[in-house]
Amino acid sequence: MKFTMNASVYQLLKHPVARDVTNALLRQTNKSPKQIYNPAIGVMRLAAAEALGTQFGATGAVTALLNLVNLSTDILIPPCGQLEKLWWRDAVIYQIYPRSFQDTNGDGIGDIPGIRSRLDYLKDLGVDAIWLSPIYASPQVDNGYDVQDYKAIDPQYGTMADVEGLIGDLHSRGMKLIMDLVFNHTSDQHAWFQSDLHDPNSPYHDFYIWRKGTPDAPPNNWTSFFGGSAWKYYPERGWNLHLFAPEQPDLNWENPNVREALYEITRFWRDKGVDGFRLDVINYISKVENLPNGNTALGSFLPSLGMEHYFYGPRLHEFLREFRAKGIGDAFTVGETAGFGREINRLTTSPSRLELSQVFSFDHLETPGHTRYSDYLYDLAEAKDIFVQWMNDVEGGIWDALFWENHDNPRMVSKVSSNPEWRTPLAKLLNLWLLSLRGTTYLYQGQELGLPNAIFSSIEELRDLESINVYHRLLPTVGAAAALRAVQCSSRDHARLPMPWTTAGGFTTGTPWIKLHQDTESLNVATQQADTESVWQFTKDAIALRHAHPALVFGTFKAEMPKDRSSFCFYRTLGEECLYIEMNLTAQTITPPKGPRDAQLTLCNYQDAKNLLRPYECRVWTL
Ligand code: ISL
Ligand code: CA
Repeated sequence: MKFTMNASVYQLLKHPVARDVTNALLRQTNKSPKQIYNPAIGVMRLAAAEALGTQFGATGAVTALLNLVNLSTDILIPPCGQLEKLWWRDAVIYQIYPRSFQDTNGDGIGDIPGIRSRLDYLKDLGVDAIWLSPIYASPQVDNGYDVQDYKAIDPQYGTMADVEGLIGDLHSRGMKLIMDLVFNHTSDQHAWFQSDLHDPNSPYHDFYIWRKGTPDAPPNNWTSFFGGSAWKYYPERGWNLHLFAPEQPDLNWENPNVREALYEITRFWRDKGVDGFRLDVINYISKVENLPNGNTALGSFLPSLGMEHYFYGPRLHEFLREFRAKGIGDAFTVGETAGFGREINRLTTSPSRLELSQVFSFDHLETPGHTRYSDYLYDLAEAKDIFVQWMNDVEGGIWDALFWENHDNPRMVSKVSSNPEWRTPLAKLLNLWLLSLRGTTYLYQGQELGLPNAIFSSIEELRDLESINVYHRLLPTVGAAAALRAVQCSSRDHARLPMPWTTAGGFTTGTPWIKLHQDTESLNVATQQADTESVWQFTKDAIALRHAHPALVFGTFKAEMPKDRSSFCFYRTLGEECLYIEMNLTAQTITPPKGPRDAQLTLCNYQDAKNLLRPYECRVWTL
């Protein structure tokens, strides 16, 4: 059913995609849902809403939303019945950034033999599976997210034999491997691109997205996530689309030859024994036909102009179903899907849809009205609101990816508090949070140590092209200090400093590709393994608790005082098993909600639990 501008806001908001986009815009603008979800607005005709929007500078926003919704026709979710007990549902997955994990040949760059040397460390921690950021042949413009050959291992990380050995080592320990497939784009050094660009008779013709035109006018107003236009001009071929760096041309998924080539690569890795795949920006692969201009009003809230035309494109579900049927098979998949709300998550991961196993949603990573570049302290009460919603909305068999950190985001302890006094209890609370809820738990390397952000004293210390681009974009208008400040609060390099193994570092015998963390001497694995009160010890205990208590994974969820802003307390129940988790979300001592009376204290991030909750205190009780 196609909506017209004559439909009411209420009718439009019955569509799942309309709700997701509306909720995302309400979050970005820090507006209460009541401003939209109320009878006065509900009865309004879309044409009137459009006129109203124009008065608020949101010209064309309602039309853009209407077009997106009218393209989103694939919204049926067949009943999915009882959830299958699949390995990844109760797995604790550890993300490794290979470049920064362990170097073994002294070149200052982490490598696969280094990962193999640390598997007993990960097994001992309680990790069930590891997710590796890309290790394929790459010019390293975007640290491997610019792939030159999906079937070759970059020599700086090692050889294919190393990878086959790693897979064997993992499987012999009962652990699993998740590889990172970057299928929205390749490197411009990929053979496909070089052929498509230079050879008019190329077998890879139109593997990429080209538009004719003159060098002075890009085909549309889309911008790249890394700054500037999303188009690069090649005199012999025309304009080329790149949502990320110019060296990362987008693949043309409309071309069935592209899709078949990618499915074959997926089968190649499955045949090697890879157990699952993280799918880089997989929701961007379907673009709206004719690549229309982005709406500038929407663009002011989105990380890039034009995103409404590809974050959830018209053929996405079709491509994902085909990808699953012809490439993925029954392997696990977690899609990276910035921009997805709860409804689109459900449409993409409900088991009956036969698309992805789960997705990373990012709604919880910033609080309303903020982006990664905002200099602010994160309010855990906002995260509580989102997680309570997630836990209470499992319709369609959604299985959440529970994470705070990855290789693109700053360290969570530093987002919440800048006071080093609270780092230890807070880091333990944040890790317990992910280990006591329904979903799959993800820990990013160093999170088990409670690593805070780095301190960058000059732009020369940065390596991430996104951070460097942000700095140079801001420099002329705000000056060096403010530009560095913007990078300090948002840089992806916070998560990319070498893993601290010993007080001296232990990452490399050479010069590391990026500086060591300023707290390596105190915040390292060896020191924390010798300290029974360390974040590492607490995280290991919390992982063991999750493995010992299926209620923490599959149990029901019942929040105690769900609206309370200073605490997050909830019951997890499965059959006879019942645990109660209480957390103080503040740096003040609080009186917690009334919990269970006769319960046994099983885990606490402070010594000698009392009846009040100290700053960031968290406790697990077994009933
Ligand atoms: O959509 C965004 C708004 O937050 C961006 O976060 C974007 O989706 C995200 O940065 C995508 O990240 C992934 O793709 C990039 C790569 O640089 C990242 O490391 C990877 O995680 C391009 O491959
Ligand atoms: Ca190395």
